[in-house]
Amino acid sequence: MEPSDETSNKNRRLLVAGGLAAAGAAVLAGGRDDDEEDDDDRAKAAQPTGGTTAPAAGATTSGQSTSTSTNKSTSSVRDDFMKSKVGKAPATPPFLVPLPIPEVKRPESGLSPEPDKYPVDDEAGRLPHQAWDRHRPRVFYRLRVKEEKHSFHPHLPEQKIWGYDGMLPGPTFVARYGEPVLVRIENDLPRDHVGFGSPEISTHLHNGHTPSESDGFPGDYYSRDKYGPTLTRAGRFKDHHYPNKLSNSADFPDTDGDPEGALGTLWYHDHRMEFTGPNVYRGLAGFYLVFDGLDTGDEKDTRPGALRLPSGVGEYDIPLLFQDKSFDSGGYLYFNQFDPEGIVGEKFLVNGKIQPYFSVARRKYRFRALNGSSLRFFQFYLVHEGVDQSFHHIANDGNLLSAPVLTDRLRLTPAERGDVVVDFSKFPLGSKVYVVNRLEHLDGRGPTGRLLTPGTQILRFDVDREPDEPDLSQVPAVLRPLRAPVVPKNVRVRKWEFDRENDLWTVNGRLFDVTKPAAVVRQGVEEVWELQGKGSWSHPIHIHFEEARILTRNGAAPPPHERGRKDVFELRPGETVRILICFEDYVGKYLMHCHNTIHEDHHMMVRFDVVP
Ligand SMILES: [Cu+2]
Repeated sequence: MEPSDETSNKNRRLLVAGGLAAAGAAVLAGGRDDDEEDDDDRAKAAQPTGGTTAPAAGATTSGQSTSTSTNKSTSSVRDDFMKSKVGKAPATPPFLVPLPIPEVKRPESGLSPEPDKYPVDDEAGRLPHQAWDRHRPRVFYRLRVKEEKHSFHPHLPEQKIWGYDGMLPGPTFVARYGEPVLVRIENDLPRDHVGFGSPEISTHLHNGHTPSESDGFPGDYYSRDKYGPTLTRAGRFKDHHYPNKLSNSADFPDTDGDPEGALGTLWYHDHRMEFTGPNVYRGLAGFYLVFDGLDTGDEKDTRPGALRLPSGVGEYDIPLLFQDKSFDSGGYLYFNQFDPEGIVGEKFLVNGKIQPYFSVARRKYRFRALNGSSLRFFQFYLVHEGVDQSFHHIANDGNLLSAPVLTDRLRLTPAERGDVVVDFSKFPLGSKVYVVNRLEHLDGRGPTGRLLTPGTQILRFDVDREPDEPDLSQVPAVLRPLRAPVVPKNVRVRKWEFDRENDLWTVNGRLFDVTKPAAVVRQGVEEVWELQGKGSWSHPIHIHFEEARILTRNGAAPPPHERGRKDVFELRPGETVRILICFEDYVGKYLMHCHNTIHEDHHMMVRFDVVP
């Protein structure tokens, strides 16, 4: 962009933002109570707090300068901005609170009204459950999406967040292959909501092999009185059917699907069109873990083939939701919905708490790290007494790698997951071991590529006890064997260019059209998709429904941790990633999009339809 275009481009960006403002929420600050005072302490540069290094100090400030240079057409945006108490957030000394472990979701004995293939009373108008007859649900859950009070840190005020069952993170679902599940997702968000975010929801099970009508398509959003363009009526709830079955039953009749595609670490989050960023930022994210005959979830399992990875969800198998967030001078959550470039949060949270600590025994733990940030990329290190420690990287995104990778770093783009096994038996009792982020990330453009020294300590492990019993868990040399990807002859190649044109986020030069597919893909037919990053921005590209194998990254073989099946593909400026992908078992509308939630809310998404 030429410098002389800067002002007019900003105005155009704000017109786009103004459109979003008209569509819904308008206020910037978060869950403050209505009766609380709103002083005028604002517009000071945000300063980093806690940790050991200054992270991303300029990010919030750049969001402010954009908003304050608004023209008349966006004056309501500016006025609301001026009301918010942006400025220096209160200091939040690290490691004051323990790491919360999200509770495991408990099933219901029955639901009323009884779920059915077709929408029932009070349910949003969806298509019939296409896998109902083959995979009738056997386990039933009721998930309430609602506003509740939450404490991010003892030095910040308790404040309202949006959470699944009112919690951040939401409860952890523990699922098994062969046990189809139905989750009734009730929308109890306040209908008179003011502030960022939108109280209609569409819940996506990220990486799930999910029938289209349960996938949480962005246009499938609902509340009691509103519904999105791809539903037929509003509803108090919507039933989501998760078959928990392997894909590609056609080619693998004996196992009813390809065992290679078994998933482990999934997460669920809101996907409401144009408001995914703020809705997830307000708290709508949780884990969904799946176990199978290899990854059985039992480290003492004596059955042949059982991997015996560290087990016990919440005990030695720990989900870790990493997020960055900003807070205003009053200590309330801050989000600028109207800056299409997004802001980088200056505080770091794990499972909803700013820089917590976690007491561990001297034994092995499995950690399921998820980057749940809007746009920040992380590169984590494990540090003990100033020395980087090695650990095993066992899964990338939802899939176990074919073999563990011994490494000293874990890089995660937004929405990417990494399962690692850390052996604390090598540290003496009383040790403090830190998860440190070193990747510099200053704005929405993407990480700078610089690694900061020493970095920011985000989570502290306190090695404070011997294990109660001998540690029988292991990291086997072979995890889930994977065939080498083979590209069929005469394969169809689709090219997807992710670009920024006239300050709009585009895919193949177009904005998202929720009602019409940009591509029609044949079920069960392998294709090569070529993802190309144009311009100077990084994009983590996510494909719904099926993961893919990376064939090449910029013409070369991908690094070891990217050689498994993946559903998020880091696309740096100018990069080309070729993937082999195939959509099996279900049909209907699906989505590919940038998982920088600011980019996706500004329409960097593609609808594709899978047809028989
Ligand atoms: Cu992007």
